[in-house]
Amino acid sequence: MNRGRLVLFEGLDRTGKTTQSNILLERLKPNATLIKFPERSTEIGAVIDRYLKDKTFELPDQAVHLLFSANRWEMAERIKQLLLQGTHVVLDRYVYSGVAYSAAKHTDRMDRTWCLQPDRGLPRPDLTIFLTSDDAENELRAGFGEERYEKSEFQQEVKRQFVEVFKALEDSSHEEKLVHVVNVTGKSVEEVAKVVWDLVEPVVTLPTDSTYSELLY
Ligand code: NYM
Ligand code: MG
Repeated sequence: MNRGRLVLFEGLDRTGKTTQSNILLERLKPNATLIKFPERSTEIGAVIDRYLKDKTFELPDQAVHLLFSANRWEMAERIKQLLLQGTHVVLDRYVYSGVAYSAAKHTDRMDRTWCLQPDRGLPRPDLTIFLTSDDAENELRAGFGEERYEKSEFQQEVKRQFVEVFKALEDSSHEEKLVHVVNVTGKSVEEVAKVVWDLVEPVVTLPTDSTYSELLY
């Protein structure tokens, strides 16, 4: 049997990842599942949820970073099983959000290299789509500012970190051409969905190895 593909949406807050993940899920159904990170329904996810919503709940930046990674490891077996049984998995955020949001804090010694390590060995996406918008457009969207990290200055730094991490991946031989940048500014939901489908269709149609790869940085 053909294994499922792992398709990842990354981006800043309120850039339309969740909307696009759901549209893609519908197109790929019944052969697809959506997993959103952080997965707030697990034990670790509950702590993360509290950290994001309660700005008085403090934890060391390193601990928070490791919780987000642990939350991915909580779901890793399920993702592998789904892929091996032929189900496509659409991810709404994953390891690159982990790196970009944590590295944007500029905590002593917690650089991008440090941040990538705990995710080493997780299933590797077959395709990563980075949804981006022109400066600060995402901040005008409904709900922006409700959770921790949803601050203008911090979002710009997260964006810079995303760009840096994707540049580093492209420079490394084994991760080439896996990240596609889609600028959503001036595009309708349907127009973005079309650009997304043009990227996803070949990935889900072409034959692939029988097993998934792992993330190696
Ligand atoms: N976030 C998400 C991180 O800081 N690290 C991670 O590893 C992941 C997966 O969680 N502001 C942050 C980014 C978001 C916040 O995500 C909640 P969402 O997609 O808004 O529910
Ligand atoms: Mg958010």
